[in-house]
Amino acid sequence: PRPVRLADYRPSDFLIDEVHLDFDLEPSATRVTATLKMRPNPAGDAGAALSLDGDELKLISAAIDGAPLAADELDVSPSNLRIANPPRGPFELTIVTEIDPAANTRLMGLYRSNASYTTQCEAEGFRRITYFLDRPDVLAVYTTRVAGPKDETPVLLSNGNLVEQGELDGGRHFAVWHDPHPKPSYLFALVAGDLGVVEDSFTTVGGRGVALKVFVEHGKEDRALHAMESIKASMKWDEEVFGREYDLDVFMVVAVSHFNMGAMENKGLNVFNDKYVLASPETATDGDYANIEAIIAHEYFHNWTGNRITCRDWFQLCLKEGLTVFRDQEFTSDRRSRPVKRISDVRNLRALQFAEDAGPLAHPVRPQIYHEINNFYTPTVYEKGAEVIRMLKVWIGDDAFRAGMDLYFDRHDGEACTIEQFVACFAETSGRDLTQWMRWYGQAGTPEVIARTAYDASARTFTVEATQKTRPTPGQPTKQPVVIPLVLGLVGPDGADVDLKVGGEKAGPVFTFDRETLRVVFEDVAERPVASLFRNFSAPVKLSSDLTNDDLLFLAARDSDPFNRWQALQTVALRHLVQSTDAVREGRSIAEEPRIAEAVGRAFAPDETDCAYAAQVASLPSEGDVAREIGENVDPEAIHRARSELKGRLRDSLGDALEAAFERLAETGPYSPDPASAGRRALKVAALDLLAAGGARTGVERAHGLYISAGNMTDRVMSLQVLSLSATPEREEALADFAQRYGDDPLLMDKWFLIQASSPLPDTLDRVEALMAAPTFDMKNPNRVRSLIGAFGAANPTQFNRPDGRGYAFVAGVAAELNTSNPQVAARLLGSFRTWRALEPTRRAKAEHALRALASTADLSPDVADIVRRALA
Ligand code: BAL
Ligand code: ZN
Repeated sequence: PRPVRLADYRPSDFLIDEVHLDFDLEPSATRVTATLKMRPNPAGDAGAALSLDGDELKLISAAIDGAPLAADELDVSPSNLRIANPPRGPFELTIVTEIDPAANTRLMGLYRSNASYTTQCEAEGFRRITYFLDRPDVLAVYTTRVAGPKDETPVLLSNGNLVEQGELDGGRHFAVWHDPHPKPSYLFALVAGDLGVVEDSFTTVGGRGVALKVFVEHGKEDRALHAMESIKASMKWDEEVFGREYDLDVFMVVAVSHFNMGAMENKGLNVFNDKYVLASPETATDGDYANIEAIIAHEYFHNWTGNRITCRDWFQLCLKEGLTVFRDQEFTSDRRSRPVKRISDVRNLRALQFAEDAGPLAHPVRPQIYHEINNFYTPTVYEKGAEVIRMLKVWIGDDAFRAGMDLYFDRHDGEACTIEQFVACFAETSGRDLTQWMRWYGQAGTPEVIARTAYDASARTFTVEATQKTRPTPGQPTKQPVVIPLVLGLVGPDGADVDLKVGGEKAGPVFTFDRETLRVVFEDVAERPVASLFRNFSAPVKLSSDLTNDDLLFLAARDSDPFNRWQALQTVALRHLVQSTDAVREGRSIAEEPRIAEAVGRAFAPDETDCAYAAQVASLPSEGDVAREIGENVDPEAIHRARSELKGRLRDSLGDALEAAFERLAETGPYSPDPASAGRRALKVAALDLLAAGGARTGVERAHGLYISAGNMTDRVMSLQVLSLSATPEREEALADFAQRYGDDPLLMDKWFLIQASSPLPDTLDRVEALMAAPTFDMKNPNRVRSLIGAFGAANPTQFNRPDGRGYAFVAGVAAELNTSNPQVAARLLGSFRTWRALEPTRRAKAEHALRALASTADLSPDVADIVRRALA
């Protein structure tokens, strides 16, 4: 397909004011009658033909104002319907199509999943239902009638409020839904099936009674209660924090087992991957509980940021996604631990987005060009998009930020907007010029900041000098400085923050760093302080500084900023791991750095009360972190050995403290997923992980003991994960036991697949290949594919990057297999190649070979072809 460019945006030549859809459900031949009230767009081309999007559609008939269109009045193909001379005033277009939901393995448009009908329309799935102006700036009011057999589809749902329902002949029935809020087609949804439901209600701040319904498979209703609680919490939080009230009489969530994404924010009818709805103490881990709460919130928050105000075109995707991720991060921070949430978000940002930004798939938060929009639901659009908003809040301050959000909601409600319109609101409320700010949206790549500090005792000054540079990325050879809000503190020898004074005035803590170099001279500094830079990770940059390990370990112990206390030790450990990796590659012995153990040991101290935070402190930088820090000529095996060595040393020096912590943190009462209890389990597992480092006997025995005695799924899964790291009889026994216990629960088998696929043991790929034949594996289910093949590619640095290249060939081969049946999932799998160019030459050549072999496959889907082409460019 031809590329789509932001610069080519033109308003639609026609508008659709009302859509009436009539679905007559049949598994392989569903009839869809769409009646569209249309008119020429005054902002469009007055004499234009009407060209409607389609995708694998079969047209039955078309009529304008009731008069059937003859064959010579339209030009039709499965992907387009063109009417050369439509009326030049308002008209009604009726289109009848026939679609095959049962054969729809791509899971876009209307498809069958376990005998239920479901839709997924974002980004361009609606055109697989009927011919349409399938673009987000065409907003219409929808009325949807769904008819189906009563026995198979007792539940018939669509967007908005239920306005009518009734019986039909032949054991069928129907329901009519009306959504009064104009919306783009990507927010359309239909669900029909035999589903169980959990019901509750919420009264909005303005007194509207809202019926809340969560639909799940029969028998799983008790697993929907946490999702329901999360809905209510989200509704309340959005009223309190953003002043946003819900706007329909009903809000529904449906869990489906076959779903390409995590979830989808269709107006009033959110459709979810069941993985992000279902939870019970017997089946879910602490991580599941937290994810469900966050994703329910994310989709609910889209009601205002995405649905009421939507995107003008798909280049503006971050307008809704970056903003909504920011909102869900804030929600979680308010409900759980703000520092722990920040740390885990930054870990995730670095692992995925920094990796993307440093490789061939780098693109700006707002891309300028795409070949396949499905491939732009990326960490850059989502997570970096959220960082840009967080930074804006830091830079202009909380009040101007809140006022800017209010202005955005007031001014643009009901519109399809651009980033410029969003940013203009904050320019207005802050009085700042945000022209340069827009570079965050247009310029790809992670800015690299180098900071130097100097203390002048005689002048009592402390100078911080920083430079910023962004490396070239595909299509962007030169970069401009961006506006970086640098939040900093100076920590005095007593651990207290020094008052910041610059030019005789009180200053900071936010400094505007918008040129290549920033130099700030702090005055009246009585003793040499240590600079705490980018507190709370105030900007998504890669920082190198001249802080010594002594400085960093001082910050790790004393900084008032919890993020930087965590970061300081991470930086020391990262430096050590980079040096150790060099040593491994050069056959030298690894240097001692006992102070890391000392600092990690504090996380396991008996008086530690914030266990979730301590667990973050005790978790070393990942192998991916080390690879990114090294940057080029990366040898994943050497990194793994260096990191394993450090874990072994921590085990040796902290053994008693780890044992004691493990005992102390044992479960005492019934399971509760609350953050404090989850934090204790996380710290216990961090201790266990170190105790079992290198397959140490006592650690393995403890892990096995915890596996057997586990009274909750977190302990069971995490102990299995620890066991999976070394080749022991306990590991085999526990894996077999898990399959035996949970073999009939697909979501639990996903955990079992993932644990095995991410093991660094050399037989992992053989196992993964064998597991693809397991009765519980299903190539048609995206969750299964992601748990087994996705995890192997994304969470197994040593085995995916096997020196023989088999890992690359395997993942590329599965992508080729899925290329036709589910191109979106196939393209996603290839994300594990995002860092291939940074590998050492042997592996790099093998990865390239696998990508080139895939590129030469016949009939590559646009999704796969786009990733392969960019990865190889
Ligand atoms: N809009 C796609 C799913 C999500 O980001 O909420
Ligand atoms: Zn979203």
